[in-house]
Amino acid sequence: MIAWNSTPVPVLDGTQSGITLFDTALQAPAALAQHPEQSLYVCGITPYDATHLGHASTYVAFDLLNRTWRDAGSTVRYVQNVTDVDDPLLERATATGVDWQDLAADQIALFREDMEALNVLPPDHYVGAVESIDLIVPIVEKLVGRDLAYTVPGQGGEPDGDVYFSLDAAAALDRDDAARWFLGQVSQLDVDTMLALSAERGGDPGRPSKRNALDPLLWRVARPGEPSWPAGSLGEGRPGWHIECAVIAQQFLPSPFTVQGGGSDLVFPHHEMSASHAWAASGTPLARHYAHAGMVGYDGEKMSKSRGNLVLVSKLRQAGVDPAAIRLAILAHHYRADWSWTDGVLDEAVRRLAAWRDAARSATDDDVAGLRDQVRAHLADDLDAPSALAAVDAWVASPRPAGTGGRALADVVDALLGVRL
Ligand code: 5CA
Ligand code: ZN
Repeated sequence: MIAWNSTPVPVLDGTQSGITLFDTALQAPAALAQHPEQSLYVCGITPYDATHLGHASTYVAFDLLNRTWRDAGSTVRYVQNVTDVDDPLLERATATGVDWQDLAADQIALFREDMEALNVLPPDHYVGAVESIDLIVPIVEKLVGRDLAYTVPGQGGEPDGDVYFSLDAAAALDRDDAARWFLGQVSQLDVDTMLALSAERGGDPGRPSKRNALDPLLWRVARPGEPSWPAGSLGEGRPGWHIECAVIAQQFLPSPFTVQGGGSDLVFPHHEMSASHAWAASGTPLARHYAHAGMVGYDGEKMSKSRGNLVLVSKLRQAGVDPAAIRLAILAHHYRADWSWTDGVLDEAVRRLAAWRDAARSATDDDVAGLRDQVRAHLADDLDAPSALAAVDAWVASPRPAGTGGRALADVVDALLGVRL
């Protein structure tokens, strides 16, 4: 798929170093190894209600990591998927009477526009599930061939042949202990919590005939009225969700790659299961680190279509809100915090943007050198954008001689925070 465009990122004097990022699998901050090449996979949208503020907030969070790495002199290989066939998309298409492919195409187009407006740097590879089916099928066949996956008989009108991944077989694989995947490695959760989350988030722990209630679906054989693709020995069908990301990541990034990212709703089962699949298929861990952004709600409630409280980036843009203000509103919250969108959050961002723009007209390179290093230090400390914003606020509010500078403040804020003044 085609991603979106970006404007060139200003290159700043000096350099970033020593980035720390909270790692979900460690439940602690991890010092990211310095390396000329870093690699990032961020789970992309399921294109049916894009792009709400929650999505935007997650992609802005990992855009900060991307910018921080680049500022440290690394190149960043960045991959993002699009779950362009899955139950929620098909259900929404059926419920609203639109073709599922049209729904996906419209939402992906909107998402691209929103990302570009928010100055989120595009991935190098933007990859759909549908276009990856030919890559996924042989991996699932390989897992079946090694008894790491198995078929389940149909029941209650369901057809025979859905393929499930065997978590117990994967965990029992005899390999180097350091690389070993085990259930809970990524999420650090107990089994009862996993069972509850699995039922809530697209799993089917109650399905009979599975070897382990938590075993996730790898391949869903064709049902009447559902899209399906030919798949060799698996029979016509479509891929499960977790194998999609495992295969796309391993196809386009090194194994292991540096950071697997997404919202905290993906810790379990999605990232746990993707890690299990990648490791079982290849013998290497999926990623070195797992990082998760907090959930964004609206006025204290979960943001969801069913509650009718989705705040869409495209709607705000249509209403004339400057996308740089939307980005600043997001950055005013630490990426790991759960927070709520309110009108007040946006008002404050609009005021801040105006003050920064005013100050940017006169700033010189010498003026902003100290501020630049403060912003760098805050971002290196687990992407602490709120502290970076406070540093810029303090600089903007401080008395200083009227300079004749120009782009110096704007370059710092654009390169590091992605905010265009
Ligand atoms: N296609 C899958 C990932 S492979 C998916 O979760 N799609 S999504 O459209 O539901 O979400 C897209 C991204 O936004 C994911 O990284 C998800 O974790 C994140 N996200 C979804 N809702 C929120 C929210 N309310 N707040 C913050 N991030 C969210
Ligand atoms: Zn994913």
